[in-house]
Amino acid sequence: MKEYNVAVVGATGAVGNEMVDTLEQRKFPVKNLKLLASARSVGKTLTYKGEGIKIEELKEDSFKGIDIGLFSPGGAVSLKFAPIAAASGCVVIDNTNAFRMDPEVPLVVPEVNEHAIAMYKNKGIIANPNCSTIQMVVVLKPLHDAAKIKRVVVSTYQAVSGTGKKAIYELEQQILAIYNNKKIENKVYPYQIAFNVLPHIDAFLENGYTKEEMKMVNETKKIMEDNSIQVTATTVRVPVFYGHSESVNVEFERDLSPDQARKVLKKAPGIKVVDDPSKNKYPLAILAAGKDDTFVGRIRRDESIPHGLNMWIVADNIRKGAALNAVQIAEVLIKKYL
Ligand code: NAP
Ligand code: 3JN
Repeated sequence: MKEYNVAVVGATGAVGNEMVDTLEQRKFPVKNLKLLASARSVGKTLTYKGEGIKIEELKEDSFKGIDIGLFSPGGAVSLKFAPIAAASGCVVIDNTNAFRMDPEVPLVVPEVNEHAIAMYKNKGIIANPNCSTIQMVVVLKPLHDAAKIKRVVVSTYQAVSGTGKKAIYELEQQILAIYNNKKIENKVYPYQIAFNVLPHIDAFLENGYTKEEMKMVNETKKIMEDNSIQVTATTVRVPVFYGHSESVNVEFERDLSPDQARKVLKKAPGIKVVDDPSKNKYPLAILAAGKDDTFVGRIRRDESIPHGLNMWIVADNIRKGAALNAVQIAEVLIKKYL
């Protein structure tokens, strides 16, 4: 079996770390694994297949001989280094916002638009969508194929791990401070996140939405390849460590009953239907954490409109929302193109 030289860029981060674990768990055919981060991390090591691999500083010449680069070092760093990597023959799968809306760059969720990966040849870059978008479109696509979606109203309940390792630490420290009657410090978020809910993810824009909300609107249309789908989003940070939850209201062109929707979703890839209210069974962040599937439940009619359904969608934001989706893209890439 052919093996590939792989670089993980941003390897010391919440997403990069999960990428290394995912490559190992899925037995990706890695010849050599290079782990790149900032100068701050030189000297640290990460474990892959039981062996310590030293972190190297990301530099312009880091990509010689590298076939695939899994990037999550933040948008500004990707904007600079992804084209440098691509120019040296490395196919970049980028987890940041830097290239997602570039019309020449495919934005891919394999369960939804695997065929778009072929467009990697344009710039040598494939974009991984935002975590909140990924778990939503995995569920929307089969429903769209069944009854054509007109409009989506989504409210998210996003875990702190979406903000990276500093935010995981901040929630832990605030919980400890509260129990020990100590002063609470807010460094990552503008307000205390422990025992609180913040209707604010990423920067505010002139239209009153946040960037995170507009990512969900724009990325959904691009991945679903349908600009007619109307989407409106409210994105909210909650004091959960892993697993984003979403309340999703969908309006269809044609009727689709809750039973029909469950049937469609049970057959669709990457989805687990957990929907038995009589037994208190519904998707939960604590059950989705560490899992690969996207979980959907609470499927019921929206009784306020002719063809509408409400549902609750949960996935591990660092796994399916980032690292796993990127590795799945790499798996298709090597199977079909490299
Ligand atoms: P994180 O835990 O803060 O980690 C950031 C990573 O980037 C670290 O490895 C860091 O290295 C590295 N880095 C920062 N500046 C760098 C530089 N100048 N050169 C090289 N490496 C640099 O953040 P995270 O949660 O892993 O997220 C990282 C990025 O991934 C985010 O900014 C976002 O763009 C993307 N992301 C995407 C999704 C998604 O929805 N698909 C979800 C979460 C994050 P050091 O440890 O050396 O500082
Ligand atoms: O907040 C979350 O739950 C997801 C965060 C994603 C994120 C964080 C910082 C920068 C992104 C992203 O993936 O859109 C970015 C970015 O690349 O803009």
